[in-house]
Amino acid sequence: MPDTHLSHTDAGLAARPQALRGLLSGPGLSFIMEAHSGLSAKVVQEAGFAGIWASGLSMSAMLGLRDSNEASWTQVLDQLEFMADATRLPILVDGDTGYGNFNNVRRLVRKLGERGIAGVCIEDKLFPKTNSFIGEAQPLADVAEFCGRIRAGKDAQTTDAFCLVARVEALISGHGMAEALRRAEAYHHAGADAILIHSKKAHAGEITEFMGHWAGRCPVVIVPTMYHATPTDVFRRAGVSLVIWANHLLRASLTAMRDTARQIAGDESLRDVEGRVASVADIFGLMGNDELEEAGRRYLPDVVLPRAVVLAAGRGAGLGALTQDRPGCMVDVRGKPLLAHLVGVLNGAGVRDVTVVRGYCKDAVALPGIRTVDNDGWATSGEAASLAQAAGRLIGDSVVVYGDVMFRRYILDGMMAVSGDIVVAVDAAGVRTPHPRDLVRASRPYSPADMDDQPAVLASVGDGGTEGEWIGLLRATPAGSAVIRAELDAMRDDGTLDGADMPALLSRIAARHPVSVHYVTGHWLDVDTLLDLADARNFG
Ligand code: SPV
Ligand code: MG
Repeated sequence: MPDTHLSHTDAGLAARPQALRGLLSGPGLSFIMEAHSGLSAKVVQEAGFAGIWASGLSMSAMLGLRDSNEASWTQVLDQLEFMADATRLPILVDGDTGYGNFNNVRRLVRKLGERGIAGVCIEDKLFPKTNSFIGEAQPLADVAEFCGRIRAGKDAQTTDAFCLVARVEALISGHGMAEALRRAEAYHHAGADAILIHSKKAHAGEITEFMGHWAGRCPVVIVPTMYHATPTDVFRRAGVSLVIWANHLLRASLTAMRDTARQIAGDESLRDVEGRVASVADIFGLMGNDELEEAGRRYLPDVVLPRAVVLAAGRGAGLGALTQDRPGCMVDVRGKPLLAHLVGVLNGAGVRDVTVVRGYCKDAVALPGIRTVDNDGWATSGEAASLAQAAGRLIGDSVVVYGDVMFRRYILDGMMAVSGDIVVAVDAAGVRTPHPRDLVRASRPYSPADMDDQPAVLASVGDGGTEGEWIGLLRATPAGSAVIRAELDAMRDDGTLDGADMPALLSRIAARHPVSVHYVTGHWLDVDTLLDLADARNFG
C-alpha cells in the first residue's frame, strides 16, 4: 500500500498522533518541515523528516490568499486531507487562533482527528489572525478565554495521543518575558501538550532566556524563521524539543517557479529549461504510479485492449519523388506524416497499441507511441507476409489497416458495433475509381435503408465483385484474430504466403469463416497518387 490512504482502524488513526507525541517528548531535538499540499508533503517525507508542519502562511499562499484566515477552516481541512493521504508522517497543523472561540476549537479538533491529523497548534490571538511578522503589538487573547480554547480542544480529541500545542505570542507582541512565562504556565495548566514560544528577533536571545526560566515544565517548540543564523546546537543545548522549519518549501518553490516562468517567457522555448526541472517520470514516480499499475493487475479484469497492425512496408511508388527517402505512409499531410493522422484516428477510437510493419526506408518510419516490426523481404513479398510478421500482435480485439489510408473515426466506431468475428469496411458509393484488386463480392449489395442488424457477408475480394471496394480496414474479435493467424500459418505451410496480398488472404478466410461486411459511403481515401495526396490535404 502506498502512502495514499491511512487506515481508519482505531490503531491506524492513533499511530500518527503517537509519532508526534514521540517527537515532542522524546529525548533530544526533533525537526519538522513545512508542507502545504500533497506534493510538498511527499517531498518532506522523501527528505527524511519525521513530521510535517502544515503552515497557515504556506497553505494560504498556496491558494493565492493572505495569511489572514481568508481561507475557511474547511478549505484548510481539505488541504490537510490531501497531505495526510500523501504521506505516512504525523502532521502538526497550524490552527491559527482555532478559527474562533472554544466551540470552533473543539469542532476543529474532532475533524482533525477524523482525518488522522496528529496535532494542532493554536495561538493566543484573535480571529481573524494576522501573520506574526506583520506590524507591531497585535492584540492578544484574554488568558482565561484562551485557556478555555485549550481545554475544549483537549476534551474534544478523539485519540489520547492527539497533541495540542499552545503558541505564545507575548514576545512578538511586545509584552515581555514575564507575560510570556505567565501565559505559558497558564496554557500548560489548561492541558496544552507543548508550548510554542515565538520570537521575531534576529537572534535567539529571547528563546534561550525563556528556556532558562521554563526549566522543562513541558516540551517547547520553536520557529527560527527570523533567527535563522542561530546554530542549531544552541536550541539543542537550551532544551528545545521541536524545531519547525516553517515556510521554506513554499519560498523555494516560488523562486524556482519565477525563474522558470521568466526563462520560458523570454526564450519562447523550453530548450534551456528542460533538464533543470523535474522530469515527468520523476512526478510519476513520486505519485506512486507503479502501485496503480500493480493494483490494476490485481483488480481489473484481464482485458486486452484493442490493438492495430498497420501495413506500411511498401514504397507507395505512385507518389514519385516524395517517396525517394521515405515510404508513402510518412509523406506529409498538413504538417505531419500520413501515418500520424492514421494513428491519431486509431487512438481516438480507443486503439492505443499500434504496430506498424515497416519495409521500404524503414528507418524513416518513426512516430511517438507506435511499435514497429519489419518485413525485410518487403520487396519480394506481399501484404500477407507483412501481416504475418506482426502475427504476434494480432491477438485479442484487433484492427488491420493499410498504412496509406485516411478515414473518419465513425467508420471504425461503426465496425466495432457490427456482429461477427471479422468485419471489413466496404465503400459502396462508387464515387471514385476503385482499385480492381479491392473490389468486393458480398451476399447482398448496400441498401440506403441498411441498419446493419443483418450485415452482408463477404464472398471474395479482388475477383471482379460489384458490391463495393474494401477500404483497407478490418477489425477482428479475439476469435477472429485467431482465424486470421491460423490462415496465415496455413498459407505459410502451403507456400502461398509470400505472394499473397490482403485481398487474397481475405478471400481465403471468407471461404471458411463468415466475414461481415460493414458498408460505408465515402469519408475515407487512400493515398496512392499525387492526386490522392491533394485530396488527403483537403481531408480535414
Ligand atoms: C506559519 O507557518 O504559518 C506560522 C509560522 O505560523 S510563522 O509564519 O513563522 O509565524
Ligand atoms: Mg501561521
